[in-house]
Amino acid sequence: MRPWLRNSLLAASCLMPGMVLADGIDAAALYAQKCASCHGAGRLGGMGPALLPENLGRLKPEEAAKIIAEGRPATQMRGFSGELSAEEVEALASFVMTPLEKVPAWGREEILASRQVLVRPDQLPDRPRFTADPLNLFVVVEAGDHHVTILDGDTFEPLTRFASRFALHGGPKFSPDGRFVTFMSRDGWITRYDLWSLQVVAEARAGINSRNIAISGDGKVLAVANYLPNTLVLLDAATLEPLEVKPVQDPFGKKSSRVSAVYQAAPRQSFVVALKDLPEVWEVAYSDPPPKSFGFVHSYEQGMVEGLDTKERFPVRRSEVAEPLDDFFFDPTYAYVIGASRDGRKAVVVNLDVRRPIKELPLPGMPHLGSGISWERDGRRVLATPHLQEAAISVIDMKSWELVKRIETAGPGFFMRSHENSRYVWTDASLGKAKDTIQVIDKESLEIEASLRPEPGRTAGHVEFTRDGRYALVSIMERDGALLVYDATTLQPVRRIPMNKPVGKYNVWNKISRSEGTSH
Ligand code: DHE
Repeated sequence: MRPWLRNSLLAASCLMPGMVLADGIDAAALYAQKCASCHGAGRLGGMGPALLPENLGRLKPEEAAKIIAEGRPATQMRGFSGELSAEEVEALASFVMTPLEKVPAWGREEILASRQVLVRPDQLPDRPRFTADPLNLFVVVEAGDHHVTILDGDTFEPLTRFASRFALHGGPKFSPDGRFVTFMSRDGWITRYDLWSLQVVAEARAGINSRNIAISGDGKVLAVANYLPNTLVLLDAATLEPLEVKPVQDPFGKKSSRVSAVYQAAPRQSFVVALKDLPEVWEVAYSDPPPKSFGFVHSYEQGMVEGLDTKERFPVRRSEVAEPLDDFFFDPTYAYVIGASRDGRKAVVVNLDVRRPIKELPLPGMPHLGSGISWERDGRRVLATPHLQEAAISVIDMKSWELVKRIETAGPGFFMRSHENSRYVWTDASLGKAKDTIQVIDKESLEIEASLRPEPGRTAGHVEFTRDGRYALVSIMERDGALLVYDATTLQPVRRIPMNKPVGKYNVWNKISRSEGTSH
């Protein structure tokens, strides 16, 4: 049977549970029999991850079929080829790639029920259980077998390695003192980890499919951006208790939206929220009480909305935009946010004080602004962003919001990194043919200083510096991959640390000091 036909039949079979396909395979029954005990009856996850197309990301149905047949190495997912026919495997793969007809509720009650405090605060030590500099640790997310390594940033020796939730994504967030780090998995699991005693202290599931998290400048509130359901969840950062589950809707409650991402804006004591399906940018105050400016009369194209109830703990202030914007970068005051249009052809600057767009600039090739970095050049602050679909870096003046230079690179890339103490910016070309290439750009001349091929033929990406900026750690994102430590001045490799598909790594000091060369 053609996959598209099977898919539509399977979608229909979700409406009519137990419906048997033309070739006699009841995928829903097969799922219940073989998969539900680990992945949950509703496909929402259990011991194993949620099996929903949104959570499986870019996994193709044929890859899903291979995993069902052969299992996943180094995980508890065993292969089923001995007990299922090829057709049954294919039917199951299509089944898990079919969206749920109705997204189940995931609100305060569900979050509370999922929450576990594994170590109470009074059980935690009052100093680190190791001699390494606790502010120069690296937290390394290894996607190959869903583990995290905590690495000493001076000796480059691992302190510990532990199993994480399935498919951690995006930047983990640190408490302001650098002691705790919080991870998010695509399945919505939030894990708080104590870096001093090297143990998980609390977990809760904040959504069914989540995008990213942000932590307030005072470290007290954690915000979780969800695709499923359409909510922004505010948690107590220490205990992971839900403080508020905010439905994300237009001012009239008629249309809801997925949340693309949430960002902290510490100088404004707020979170800034990118919405996937609504032409609005949200600012959510986390200060208690919220600033007076959050009580306002909102004009919307359909009419006026009365002043917000400022008694709300987390009031929302909306900036209207012409179309949904994604992937934000901020100026140092956080008054200005630059976001990408969904067609990937332009960027829009929004002033969060006057709550409207103030500038549009053409930026074709899907700029990846969220990975941008900024620095001072000739007395002006510039922002540099890679492009997901073009072999270029765009450098933008952050006052005039004009393009300063387009730097041609070896290929489209994902990430950029620098450090206050380094004259270079590092970027990858991991989305193109030259996926093994890292390029180093001079921050003053904006010329490419060097093109490195750390391990020819193997994907290189995501760079992070040591606390002092002396070394740059490059990920070789392969299952038998590594972190390669480069001298950040001579650009020579000095050390190789084997890792299982290390996607991202985060230096505690660079994160808590909000280094201008790293994402926040
Ligand atoms: Fe990411 C950060 C969205 C695919 C690895 N990614 C982020 C953030 C967002 C985002 C919103 C910011 C989080 C933060 O810091 O709070 N990522 C997206 C996508 O929309 C996209 C393109 C498609 C998707 O599947 O969601 C995507 N990302 C990927 C990958 O394929 C990567 C390479 C591997 C993976 O783990 O899935 C990947 N994303 C990362 C990493 C960061 C990240 C390593 C953190 C960057 C940092 O240094 O802070």
